[in-house]
Amino acid sequence: MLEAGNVGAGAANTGGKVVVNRVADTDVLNRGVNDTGALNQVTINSGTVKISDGRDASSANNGTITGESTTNKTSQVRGLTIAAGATLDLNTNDMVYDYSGTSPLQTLRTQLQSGFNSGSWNGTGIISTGAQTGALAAPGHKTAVGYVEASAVRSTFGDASLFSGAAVPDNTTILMRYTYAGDNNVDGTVDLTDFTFLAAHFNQQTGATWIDGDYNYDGKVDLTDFTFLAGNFNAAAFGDSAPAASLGSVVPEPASFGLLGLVAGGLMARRRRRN
Ligand SMILES: [Ca+2]
Ligand SMILES: [Ca+2]
Ligand SMILES: [Ca+2]
Repeated sequence: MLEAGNVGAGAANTGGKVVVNRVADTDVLNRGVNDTGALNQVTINSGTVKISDGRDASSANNGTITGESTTNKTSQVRGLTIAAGATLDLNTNDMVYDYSGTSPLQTLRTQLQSGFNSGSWNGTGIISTGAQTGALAAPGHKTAVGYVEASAVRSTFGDASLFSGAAVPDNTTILMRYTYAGDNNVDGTVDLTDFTFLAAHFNQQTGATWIDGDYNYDGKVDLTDFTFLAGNFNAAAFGDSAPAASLGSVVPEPASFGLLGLVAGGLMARRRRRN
């Protein structure tokens, strides 16, 4: 396995093209948040490229959109090609993917579904070794790789031009974040806003993505996904020293299922009225 270290700051790393064919290649991704510009193309033809240096959980403001520590790592790319059988390991890192033309969102979903591998996070495509263990998260909470169109969540950021410390150049950009399963809007926490996204798409059977509430990358939003969200509801943000509030201490679990039932019931009633 190749581990890519921090490229470090500097214009020399801007706008390049990286093709990873074998394990001798190095220093591919993992740009420091103070770097400017993005790699034009990252192509992984075989093997695993792992981004080694994760975010620093002890840093103040870590897990927020703005004001992050410079030790956080957000890769910036304009093209990402992962051949069948090859793997990108985002580990505990984030990525800003500034695409042009057709959105690669569904391609990312299938690469993540393959990497997620029914929860083991050891497949090919896109994986997160951080998510394998729930690294940095409050104990017992499941983490994952969230991926959303910048256009869908930009307005929720304090500073719409920054994501995880890196520039968001335009709306045709995908934001990927190592975060809790259930964090639909990739702001680092799981709360009622996220639940509302899931509720609006509950029982969608095809084409669903992360922001719709599909946290296991199968394109559906169902009880499996709700269970992920419920398990992380109000968990402390990464690096947040405040004690984690479990769903049980905020909303009794049966009540939350009851809430979902109400939402689902309301949707069905609406459907019935339409018929
Ligand atoms: Ca773009
Ligand atoms: Ca959220
Ligand atoms: Ca799902």
